[in-house]
Amino acid sequence: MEITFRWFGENNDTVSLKDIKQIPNVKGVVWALHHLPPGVVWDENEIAEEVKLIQSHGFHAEVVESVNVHESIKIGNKDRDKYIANYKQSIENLAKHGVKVICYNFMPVFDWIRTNMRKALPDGSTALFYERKKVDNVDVRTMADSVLNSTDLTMPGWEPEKIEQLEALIKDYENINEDSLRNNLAYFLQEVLPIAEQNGVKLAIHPDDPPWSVFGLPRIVKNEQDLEQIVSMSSSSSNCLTFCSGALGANQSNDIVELVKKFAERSPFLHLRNVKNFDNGDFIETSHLTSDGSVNLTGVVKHLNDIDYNGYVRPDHGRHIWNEKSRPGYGLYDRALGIMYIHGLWDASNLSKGGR
Ligand code: DNO
Repeated sequence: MEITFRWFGENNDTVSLKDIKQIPNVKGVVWALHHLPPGVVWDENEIAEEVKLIQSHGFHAEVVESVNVHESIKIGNKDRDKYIANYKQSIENLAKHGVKVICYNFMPVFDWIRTNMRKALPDGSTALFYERKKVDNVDVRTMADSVLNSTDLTMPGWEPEKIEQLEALIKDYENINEDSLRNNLAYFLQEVLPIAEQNGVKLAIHPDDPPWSVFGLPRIVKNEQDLEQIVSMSSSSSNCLTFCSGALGANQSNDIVELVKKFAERSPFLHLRNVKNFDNGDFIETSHLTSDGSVNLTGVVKHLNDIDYNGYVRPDHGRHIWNEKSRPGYGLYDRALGIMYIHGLWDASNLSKGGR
């Protein structure tokens, strides 16, 4: 297991590379050129500069999260080949600078969604919260308005330029169901995987968050069956998953330990976090501690240890604690605690095998 830490760049993050350096045993920084819109080629000079900066602090920069996929590719529009060609070029450019894993997602229009970024937990910290009926009740036809005017429906993974195009985008998805979305993913993979493979890059799809359909749009990376279908789309060694315990864990019927047993070998990159689920479909993010939430992180890390997992692992969203002001879910303190917890579980598993 190689511990990494997500960082949004010098002008985009409250956490510095120097801060990250003080968390024990972090080997790599997970990065992206966050200012680039989906669909463009990632420029080699810009890549080189960011990689150099990360490396100058003693980290590797082998994992990128994310190279976002243009909506035309997900919809299967006529112009998708142009964006696919750009994606291939970005893969090549990243590989030249040592990138080995590219995380991406295939969620229509929206990335991850929460309804409250700072919901109070009983201990006085705050965390990301999802109130299911608030999203279920949003009418897609009036959504552009409600997103713009709402103070509490927030899209943390939102690409702001999409707001203007929202109505048109939703319309483009009118005839897209799970099957056609899956076909469009298969088309994309068929095109990009050979390039990824030639360049020694793994493309690791991130699960949908939350793992169910939102605003009437299809989602195809939600559960065991979906993951199986994706894995079997291509036997290329570059056709991989980003295993996210929190995203998948928000669906109570996903058994995360069983899933990690099944898919760890196909997942070069793992996001570990906990989430507490409620019967009405709401969920709140908690500390990483197994007993704080619904996800058995102890079982997950034990399995990783059992198979001597050697991929990249990062702590995922943390709570906001000790008055830290940070990007929602991406503060320093609780993610650092998460890392120490993951290390602790790993070392305890070593111990139980007679190691140290
Ligand atoms: C949220 C993240 C996601 C993830 C993308 C991957 O915190 O896990 O935004 O980066 O979905 O493409």
